[in-house]
Amino acid sequence: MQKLIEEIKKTSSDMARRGWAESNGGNISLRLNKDQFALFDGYSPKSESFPLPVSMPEIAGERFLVTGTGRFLRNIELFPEKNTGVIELDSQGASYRLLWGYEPQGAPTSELPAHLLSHCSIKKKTNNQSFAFIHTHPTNLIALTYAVANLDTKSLSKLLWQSHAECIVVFPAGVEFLPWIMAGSMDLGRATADAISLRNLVIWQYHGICGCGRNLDEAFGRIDVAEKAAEICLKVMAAGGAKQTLTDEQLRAIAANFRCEVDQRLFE
Ligand code: 2HA
Ligand code: ZN
Repeated sequence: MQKLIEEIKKTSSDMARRGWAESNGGNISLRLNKDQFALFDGYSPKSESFPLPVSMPEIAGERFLVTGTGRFLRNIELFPEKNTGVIELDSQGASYRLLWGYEPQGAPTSELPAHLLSHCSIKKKTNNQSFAFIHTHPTNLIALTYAVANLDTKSLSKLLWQSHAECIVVFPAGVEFLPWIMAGSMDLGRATADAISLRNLVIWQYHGICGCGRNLDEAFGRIDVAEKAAEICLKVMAAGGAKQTLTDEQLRAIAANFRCEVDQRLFE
C-alpha cells in the first residue's frame, strides 16, 4: 500500500512543481495491477453504487486509484487518503463503489468519463500491459494550441517532432489533436478514448493533454517530453521563427536508429 501511495505522491508532486496542476487542475488514474488489486481485498465498500454513464465491460471488476474531484494534486503528498481514492467497478462495468480514500467524503475526478473510457482503449491496445492515465495542464502545450494556425494531428505531431530530436522516439505514433470539447463531458471522454487507442498522447485544445503508459512514470515522461518540445517551439517562435529544422529524412533516420514504429501517415 505504501509503495502504491508513494508512486502517486511522486507523480502528483512532480506535476504540481512543473506548474501543470494549478488549483484543482489535472487528474490521475491508475488501474491496479494484480498485486496492487489484492491490497484492497477484504475492504468493505465505503459508498453506495454510483452508475457510470455507459457500461464498460472491458474494465468490469477492475480497481482504480483515482484523484478526487476538486482536490489539489499538490496536496496529495501531504494527505493522500483525502485527495485520492480507490474505486471498484461492478462485474458488468456499469457502476462503481468507493473502497478507500476521499476522506472524509468526496468523489473521483470530474474527468472520470475520459479516464475510464480511455482505460478501456488502453487495456485493449496494449494487451493489458498499460495501467496509467494522466490528464494535466502543461503551459507550453496549451499555449501552442493558441499560437499556431490550423492545427491538426498531423501538423502538431510534426511540429513537436521537429522541435526536439527525442520526440519521435518517445511518441513515434505522434499526438492526437482534439479541437475544443467541454471539460468533463461524455463527448470529451469518448473522443479521448478513441484518440488514445491510436496514440499515447492526446492534446485538448485550449485546455491540456492526456497521456498513458505502462505505469505513472511512463505516462508522465511522455507528457514531459511533449511539453519540453512545446517550450522549445514557442521560444523559437519568439526568437523570430525557425531558420532551420529537422528534415523528414533526419526524423525518419532517428526513428530507424531507435527502432521506433512511426505513423508514416504523419509524413504524407
Ligand atoms: O480536474 O483538470 O479538466 C480539473 C480538470 C478538468
Ligand atoms: Zn483539465
